[in-house]
Amino acid sequence: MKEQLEQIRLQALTAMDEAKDAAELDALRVRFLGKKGELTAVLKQMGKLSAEERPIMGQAANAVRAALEEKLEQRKTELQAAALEAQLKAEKLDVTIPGTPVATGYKHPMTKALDEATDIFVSMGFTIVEGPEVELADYNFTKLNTEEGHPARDRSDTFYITEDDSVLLRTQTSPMQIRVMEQMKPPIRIIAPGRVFRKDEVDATHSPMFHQIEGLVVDEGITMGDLKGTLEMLVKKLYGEDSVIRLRPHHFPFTEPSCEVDIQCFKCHGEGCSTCKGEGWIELLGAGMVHPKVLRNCGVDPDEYSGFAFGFGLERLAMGRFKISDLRLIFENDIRFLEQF
Ligand code: 2NL
Repeated sequence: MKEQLEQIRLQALTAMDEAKDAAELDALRVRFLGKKGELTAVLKQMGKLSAEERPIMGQAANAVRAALEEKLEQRKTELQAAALEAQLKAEKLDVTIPGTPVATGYKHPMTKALDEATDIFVSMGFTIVEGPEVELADYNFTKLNTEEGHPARDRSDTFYITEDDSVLLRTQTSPMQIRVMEQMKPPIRIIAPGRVFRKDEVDATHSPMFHQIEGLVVDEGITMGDLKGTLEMLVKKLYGEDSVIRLRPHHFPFTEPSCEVDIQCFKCHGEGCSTCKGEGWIELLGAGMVHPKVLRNCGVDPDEYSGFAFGFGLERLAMGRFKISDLRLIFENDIRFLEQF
């Protein structure tokens, strides 16, 4: 029996030393120490022994059990450490390898032009307002002193939505300013950027959809001087401090007096070149003092208040700022074009 125990001890210790993983080790625990294990089988034979032999054998068997349990524990720790080591090796990560660059997008030139312009107006205390693109003819035309029958309302120029021509796609963002005047008391200082629509054929300078920024200031004692100062500030911030503008008399139904505003050619400084087509000046925008009839149409008393307004095309601004030669490039969204901004 003593030899049997010794054999179990040797066999078990060797096998445990050779076990390659936790599962193999556990199988050995069952094989040698389990209820139906080899050591248990030997212990079951103890009954056959004499009273003197029994405690000696018992002691020997317990010593074997203790040795096997100790070995089991030791190998378990070793195998766990080895498994962790192997895992760490397999999952090794070199944090010094350069990463895959993330491709960043670009702001569309129209977004850039809009951001630039709105930043300048916000710095002068203007609030940005936005409103519907589908408008009432009343807001787009009538309240702006453009009565029914006026040539600007012609069906060949405007996208009408309803058969009776009372609802349309706005041709300018002024209707938003009418809405503000109806709802707010002066002082009013707003800009209204957004999409506008006109029945134009597409070419290098025309599109049936384009963007406009209109501005409106209404308060006591507003004059043409405020208009000129505001636009001068805009132009100097957009095109540089040495920019020069001029006001030319013009006509709009909604302003009186009205003017067109030109910037002295930033390329030839008035000499005449290809950029300004020999003129020395480049047309920038239309403006004027808000017509008293328009103020009255919106519930503003023209004897108490006066105001100026202006409007310009954002595409034209972007084309000038970023040297874009053809309007269609702005809408085609060819990635090779957009990548340049
Ligand atoms: C242009 C330039 C302009 C306005 C827009 C305006 C708005 C209100 C009252 C008076 Cl609510 N005027 N806007 C004024 C002058 C010019 O746009 O070339 N338009 C055809």
